[in-house]
Amino acid sequence: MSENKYDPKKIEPKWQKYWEEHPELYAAKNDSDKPKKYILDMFPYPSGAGLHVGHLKGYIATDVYSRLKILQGFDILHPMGWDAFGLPAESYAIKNKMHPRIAVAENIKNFKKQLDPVGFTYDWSREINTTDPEFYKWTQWAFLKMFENGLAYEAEEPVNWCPKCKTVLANEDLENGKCERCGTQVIQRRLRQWVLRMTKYADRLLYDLDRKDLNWEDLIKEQQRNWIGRSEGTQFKMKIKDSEEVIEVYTTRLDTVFGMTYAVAAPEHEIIKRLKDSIENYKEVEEYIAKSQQKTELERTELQKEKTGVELEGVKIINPFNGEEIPLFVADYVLGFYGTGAVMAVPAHDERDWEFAKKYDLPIRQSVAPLFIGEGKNKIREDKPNTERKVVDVIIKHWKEDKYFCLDWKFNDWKSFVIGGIEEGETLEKEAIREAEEESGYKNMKVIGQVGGEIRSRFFAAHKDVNRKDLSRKCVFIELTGDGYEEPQEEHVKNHNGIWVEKEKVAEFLTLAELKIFWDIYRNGEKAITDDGIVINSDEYSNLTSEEAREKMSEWLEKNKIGYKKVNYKMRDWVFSRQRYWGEPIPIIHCEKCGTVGVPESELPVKLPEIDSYEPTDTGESPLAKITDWVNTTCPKCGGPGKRETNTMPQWAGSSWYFLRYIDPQNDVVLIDKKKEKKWMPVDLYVGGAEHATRHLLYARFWHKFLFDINAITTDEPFRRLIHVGLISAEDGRKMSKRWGNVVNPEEVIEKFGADAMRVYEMFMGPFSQNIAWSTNGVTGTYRFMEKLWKLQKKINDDSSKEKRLENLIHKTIKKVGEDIENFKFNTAISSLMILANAFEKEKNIGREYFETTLVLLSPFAPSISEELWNKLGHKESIFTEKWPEYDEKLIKDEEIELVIQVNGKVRDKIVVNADISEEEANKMATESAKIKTFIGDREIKKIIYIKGRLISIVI
Ligand code: ANZ
Ligand code: ZN
Repeated sequence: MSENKYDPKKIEPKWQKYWEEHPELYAAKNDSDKPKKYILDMFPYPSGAGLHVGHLKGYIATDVYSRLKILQGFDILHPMGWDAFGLPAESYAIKNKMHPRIAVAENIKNFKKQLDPVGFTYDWSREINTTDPEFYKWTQWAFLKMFENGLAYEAEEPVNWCPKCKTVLANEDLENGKCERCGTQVIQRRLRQWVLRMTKYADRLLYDLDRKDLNWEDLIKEQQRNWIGRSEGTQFKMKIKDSEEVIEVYTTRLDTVFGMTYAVAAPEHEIIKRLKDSIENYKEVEEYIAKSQQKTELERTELQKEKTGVELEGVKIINPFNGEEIPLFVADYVLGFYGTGAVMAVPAHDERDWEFAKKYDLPIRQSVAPLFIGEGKNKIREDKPNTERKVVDVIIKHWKEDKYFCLDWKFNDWKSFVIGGIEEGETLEKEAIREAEEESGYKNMKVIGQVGGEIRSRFFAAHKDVNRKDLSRKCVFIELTGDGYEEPQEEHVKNHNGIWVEKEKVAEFLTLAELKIFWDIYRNGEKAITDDGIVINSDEYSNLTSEEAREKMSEWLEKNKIGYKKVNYKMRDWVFSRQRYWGEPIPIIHCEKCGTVGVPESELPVKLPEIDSYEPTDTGESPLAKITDWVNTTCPKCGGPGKRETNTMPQWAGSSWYFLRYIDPQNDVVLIDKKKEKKWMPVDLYVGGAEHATRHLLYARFWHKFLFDINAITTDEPFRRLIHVGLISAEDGRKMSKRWGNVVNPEEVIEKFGADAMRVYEMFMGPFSQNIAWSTNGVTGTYRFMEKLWKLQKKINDDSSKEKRLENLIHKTIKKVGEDIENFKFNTAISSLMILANAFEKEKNIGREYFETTLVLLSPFAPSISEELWNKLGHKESIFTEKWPEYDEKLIKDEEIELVIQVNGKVRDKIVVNADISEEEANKMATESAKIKTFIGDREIKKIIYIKGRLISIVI
């Protein structure tokens, strides 16, 4: 074999041309009977800035995966296209004074120029572009279907308005209350909007996340769950005193209803206007409402933000459970669009209400006691009698030093304050003093006050040999005013020793959770108790658990027809219109006689008109509104004059279904041929940025489920496996950005090191989903690796029989590379190839067969060098017509090894096991060894320590 220098510039363009001329190697075939894999990237937004190396990471990964699947005999669909409507393209066009259509075309050309030399397997015959009328015809078609099915509706609602971008934004488009594009603080504005009824799909979007065939990272599923925000609660009405009006509230904590000390209506709530005549301070209320309209939702709801509000003077609400009259406030921490827009406020158990009550000096009334249940030795014992008792825990402070009197119990592991039973008829304070004196012996006691509220606990009290069930306990703080002392009586101190503990050590000294909580309140002050527990101070509902009380209370509400159980969602319907030019026109015609009428299907697409000025307006009207000869049309229903809808769709419309169109990109009869859809869907692997976890992925799931419901497709979840790509930051650790001048351009990297070295580097730089900084040194490293492989060709020896000593390593590498690519552990796949290359380097001759296998393993990562060396070995066909090698299970086994088993540090047995035994298996074999069993007997195993390949140490 000839041995020239490794020169990627010579070989890479040659093979890229070859692949282009041989699409049969990778292009999707609709009629093949091979198993399929649909491998998808989140398609790019062709921005003016072009691609940097970070954008390529996900694309390289899916390309590696696709090439593996080709070699494994799959028919793959691996397409690419352009998500090109929306603000960025429009802003770019305005800035550069060109039409967005032309800007997009130029940007796409530039993107392709950047993608081409990387050597991807894209099937360009299926290229799509969301701004192509032949594509957006079907986006409009789906919208029409939603309209026909009552899922698209018009609403005049306060919406997020970005004053800089001059358009409405969906909640999902905000980042901390600011426009995610330009960072401008959004304001609320009332505008007519098109909205998609996505909430109708909330439950399915939520529950289908649990489907077994949905192989998604938990993190992303969790983000979707939080976004959907399902909440189970109760909605009920409260009467307003001396009025016919009622106010309806939504609560998830009906069990706390006896702790309600006021109620709140959101500033948007219509009840305020209706009560105008009874509100004595209406002017103040109005002013408050006007001010709160300027705040964003986040500013209103953030926990840290100071709560504000105004009482509606002259108005009293009646708590239906106890007839109590309470005040009503307007406060903007309650939102107009969640639940009923009004809440029952329970400061004792809700943090926001707590803060508000503290600020406005409103009563705080506990109605749920946190419950502590003993564990371990304190666990309730079925065989012991139950006793009930009220208890006081006493915190006693030293007269001179910063120390606290504590007890160290003899019978069990309790470490506590003084704990004493309360006799019937005694006050808490008196009991606290009596117990404190008896158990400590000290005399000069002064009660400072109660600490916190009531708690409940259930546990086994070993010193009395009884269960303490539902012990109600409170805590009192006492200061000693002097050192007066008398030896306590034996009966009071026989169970424990008294000790003084320094303030800073008390928290770690205490072993009982119920006392830790009191100590925490003593030190840091009281706050709302938000956990479920045992209901107290609540008439006949007292002593029920929170859950039982919620059940019984809602039954009572239902029986009296004043309330019912209700499920709510945080998720809102999707605000689906934008007041900008560069988007899909919404295919609706407004007619004075017929109202809103859908454009007939036969007239789709409704094309964007060519206009000169597409700058946004301040009025909230789309620039399309100015083009009267486009706007004015005839009503498809009555033939009278009609006006076209001038709002356009948001950027997220096309991307909600584009993956379907790749399957059938030219179909002009239907959105997709169902037979083809059935062959290719669902997407087997979807790779993209984590920033799309809620928006794009929720929209696409919703759109897909809708298309399924109208029988346009056969699948109801689009993406089977989802993996998020970690970002590549610049060498300086910052985000790659023109602003920092730290952007790494792939063309330059390829020019210097070649595409193969760049591809291998991007896959080798670290775990795929982790964010990692670029390193030019790293690319130099993978370039050397390519060179090393290149040089190995001179060692190939056709005649040399297989080097037996390499056999084990080759088979291990086959297994590792295949499994690692499957699991997106590209970095470890590449290190195993590096290990193999190093082993080859040490050999004088490499068997041809081994080297060929290695090339196939390498080819998904570095396709050009693999093709070239393959070709030099005399193969006429592409390496991608090969079959992925199989490994022999028997050949990858290392010999058996001996494991030593110790019991409490002494060697008691030895077992011979397979070298790659798992920890679990090894431990199991050790504990089941007959010899070991005799040493363990019926004692409990406390711990097993496993040292791989050597030792199992059992501690009893
Ligand atoms: C009384 C209560 C007592 C509450 C308590 C909580 C704890 P989810 O659905 O889980 O977010 N709430 C209801 N509507 C609201 C609105 N429009 N704006 C702001 N807050 C609202 O929580 C529902 C709880 O959030 C409800 O339960 C209500 O406060 C509050 F110890 O009612 B709760
Ligand atoms: Zn009409």
